Amino acid sequence: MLPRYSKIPRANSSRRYARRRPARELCLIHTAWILAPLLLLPFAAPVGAAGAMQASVITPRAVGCDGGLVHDDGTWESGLFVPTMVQRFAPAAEGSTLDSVCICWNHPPTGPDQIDYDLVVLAADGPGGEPGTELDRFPVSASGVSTTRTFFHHDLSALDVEAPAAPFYLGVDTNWSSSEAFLCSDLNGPSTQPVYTRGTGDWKEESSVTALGIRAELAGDGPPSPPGSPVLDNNYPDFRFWVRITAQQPILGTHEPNCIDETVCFSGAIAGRSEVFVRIVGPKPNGMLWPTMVKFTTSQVEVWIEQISTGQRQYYLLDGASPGFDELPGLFDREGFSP
Ligand SMILES: [Ca+2]
Repeated sequence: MLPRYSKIPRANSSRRYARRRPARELCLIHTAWILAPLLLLPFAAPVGAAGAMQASVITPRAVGCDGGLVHDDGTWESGLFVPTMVQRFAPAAEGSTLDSVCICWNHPPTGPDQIDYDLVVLAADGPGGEPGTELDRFPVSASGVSTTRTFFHHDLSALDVEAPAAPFYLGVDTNWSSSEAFLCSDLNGPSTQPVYTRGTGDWKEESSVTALGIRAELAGDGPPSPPGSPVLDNNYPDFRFWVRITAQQPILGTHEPNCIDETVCFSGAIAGRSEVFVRIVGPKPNGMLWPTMVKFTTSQVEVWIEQISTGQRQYYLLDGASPGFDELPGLFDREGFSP
């Protein structure tokens, strides 16, 4: 019996973004800025934490888009305000739509409860891959902003927004002349996607910020978005990984750093008992790196592998057990990645 596995082709990252929809009304063309200073609030201590010597870590009271594209580690060490702030995202699968965007804000004690801003989508076609061509812009509001860092969910599903099939930037353009609120900032998470800001001049990479509080949910016919934060492994520094084991309840694979040599190992329900094993071997005679994966669980397993330097991502589905099917399928992909 042939192994029953599926590989869903990756998006062609060289394909240029194309609009599916007619141009919508674009609004709020920002004309003049009062030069707003970059306000990076290190160690924004919670009320009552006076004297604390270490960074405060504040978990948002409500998590938004947590099943979608997430670059942060879920805890915030700082807040950032520059008029425009964006985070890079890997290319979406062709045919995907950008259904939701979640932005995490808080404001200083005297800040407004409602803030208005634009969500912006930019191509990564600027110099050196920085933000370039503006692809989309959506005016939105967030009500109930407080001193507590909180995600605000913006539902774009009715707009049928095509998600770019090449690396892109997603973020906020505020048109504020001063810091009405601060965008949650992760200073110690695993993200390798850069953060850029812009005031009145050129784009600036914020190298001290590993991720902004910007998340997205995609939908479409292509592979599902990888869930949660990626796994990095010293064996493969140019790659990041996600694993989801789907039984009755989906379980995100937990990285097990102590495992077999040259292998990225994941456990499921039982910590420490690795059940999914991923290697990237090669270059093989065809010049390609071959992702190779096996599993010890009878549940369906999904694996996402992304090459950081190119933004290319592969998605693999290893079938779960079913009546009459008593194999544990593995998979190797001869066309996985270019070295
Ligand atoms: Ca953090």
